[in-house]
Amino acid sequence: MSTVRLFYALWPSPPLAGSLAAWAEQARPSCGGRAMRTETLHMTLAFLGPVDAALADELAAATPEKRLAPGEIELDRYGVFGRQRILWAGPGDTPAGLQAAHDGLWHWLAGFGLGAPPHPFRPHITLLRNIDRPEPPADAPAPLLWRYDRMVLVASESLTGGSRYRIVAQSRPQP
Ligand code: 2AM
Repeated sequence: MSTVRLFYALWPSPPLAGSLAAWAEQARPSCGGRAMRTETLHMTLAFLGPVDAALADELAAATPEKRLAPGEIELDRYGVFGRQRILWAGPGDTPAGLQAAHDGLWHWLAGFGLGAPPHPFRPHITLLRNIDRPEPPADAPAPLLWRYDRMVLVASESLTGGSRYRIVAQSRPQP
């Protein structure tokens, strides 16, 4: 049985992604590492990992029926995941609406036999990988406000030198 590596994410508009790429460039002199391509920047809501192709089709068909309450995220800090050597951008505090979106998504996914991970939700956008220093830059740039109203289902293919992401479905904004 073939599998597809899937995740649900919030995808920034091109201008917001451009601002986040500028955050990455600002951090690179002190952090080192490799910047993510601007068009791949995203915030994962639920990482599903490899799922059977039949289930992947089922999720792609069902996702447009999944409603997401619109919300806002203030991106106001850099952080690092030291073990993974990642520099990320994210909210200092997880907004209640975003946590509810994450929890509601996993509740819905349980209906497809998928279980939420045991670790808490840490909303972040990976900016740099393989950083040299496990500390974020001292100063974060001016905060960015992210207004979202939909999420996307993404298939990730491993290629030499990185991953290729393909958006296979998106939720419908709440009326
Ligand atoms: P990362 O950027 O912190 O590595 C595609 O790989 C997306 O899924 C990325 O946003 C990645 O997060 C996330 N991801 C990969 N493996 C994961 C895991 N085991 N748990 C949660 N998210 C994961």
